[in-house]
Amino acid sequence: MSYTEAKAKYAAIGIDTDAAIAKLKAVPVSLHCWQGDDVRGFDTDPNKPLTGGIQTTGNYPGRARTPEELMADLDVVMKLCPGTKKMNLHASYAIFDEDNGGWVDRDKLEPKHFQKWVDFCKERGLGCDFNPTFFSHPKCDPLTLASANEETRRFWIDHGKACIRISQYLAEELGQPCVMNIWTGDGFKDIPADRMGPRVRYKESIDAILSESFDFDLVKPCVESKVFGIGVEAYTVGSAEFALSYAAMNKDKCIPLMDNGHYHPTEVVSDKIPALLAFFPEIALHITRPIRWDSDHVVLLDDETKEICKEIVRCGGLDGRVKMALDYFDASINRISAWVVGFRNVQKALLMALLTPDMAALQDADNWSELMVLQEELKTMPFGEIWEQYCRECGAPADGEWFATVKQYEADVLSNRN
Ligand code: RNT
Ligand code: ZN
Repeated sequence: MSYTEAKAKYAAIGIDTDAAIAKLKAVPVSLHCWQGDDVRGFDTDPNKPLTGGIQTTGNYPGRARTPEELMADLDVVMKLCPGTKKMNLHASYAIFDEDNGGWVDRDKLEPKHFQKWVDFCKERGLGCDFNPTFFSHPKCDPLTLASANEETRRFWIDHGKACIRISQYLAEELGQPCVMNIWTGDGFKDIPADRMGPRVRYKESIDAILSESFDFDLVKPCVESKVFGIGVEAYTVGSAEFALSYAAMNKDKCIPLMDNGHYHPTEVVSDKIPALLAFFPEIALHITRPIRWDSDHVVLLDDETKEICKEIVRCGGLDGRVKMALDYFDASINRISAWVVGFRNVQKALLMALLTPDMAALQDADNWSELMVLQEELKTMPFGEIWEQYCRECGAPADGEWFATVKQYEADVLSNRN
């Protein structure tokens, strides 16, 4: 079947495929730099363990070890993915060199430590999101913003404030808003004696970070909740209720962020998207694939990814209300391939959603029989032809055409890293 034939099939159910393609092309999805090096970053010993309840598994050869390697890998990824990309950096990816005075600790980071990333983004026309890094660092005691130790807390508040200034710089330089996500792994392995104290301290610490001046049109601070992490199974300071309440009480300077790996296994973020959009002008998402827990597997084109994208589209989220970012890290397979599969799958799920007719009238008329028939029959529409056309128009390879490039890059470049 050709694109023209597929287009006619969609036209018959009231869908303009050209309009769907045009719409998707303009929507940024953030590409997380941390898939490329197993969340190690450049500011501390790369061989220390990850802390904060997150973990990568596997030791597939070829991870990026330097900014140059990571940027080269990102270029390959972006060439193999259709659609508008935005970079997503963690503070731990600061670049230190002789020109900018060398290494500083996280509380002393400055915009100049991200100038090379700004150059990278500018050359490629990308915006950039940002994340303070409250994990994998000697100053985690193991708590950070919720620590009972004043000095620890001060260090991490100063880190958060430095990150606000860096986010403002990224937004100003790149001419696109910067989503700045606050996530800490603060929590306890076993039953706490005091659940309230850490939460009150966490709240006050975020208040202190957000007291740093910034333009809320340019910098979008978020608070990301979590249910539990490895080694912190009994109690998480930044629970769902905590994070959502914080965002709700601070709507003038903060938005909620939902990571679909951070809820109990039968809860679904797809259902939470319209719930939050009924109250918040803007929300942010981390799109991942949890298996049994927050395992951060590569995003597949599975039912929940499709449902999340359906809700984003149906709720008008593509016009800026929903900030989308990928968040996963698999160290057991080729990392370029991991990045590309996940990014392409989110693009596919968004395109599918844009090719879905509005069926609300059937629901409102209580016509559940016809609604079921229509929803089921949509599953065998010729989506593949529209996807191919989208890739073609974006100058990206079609399915079946890109993995050879990854294999070649592995042979030429990745296999020389050890
Ligand atoms: C961890 C959170 C967090 C991190 C990144 C690296 O459970 O999902 O968003 O994955 O900040
Ligand atoms: Zn996340």
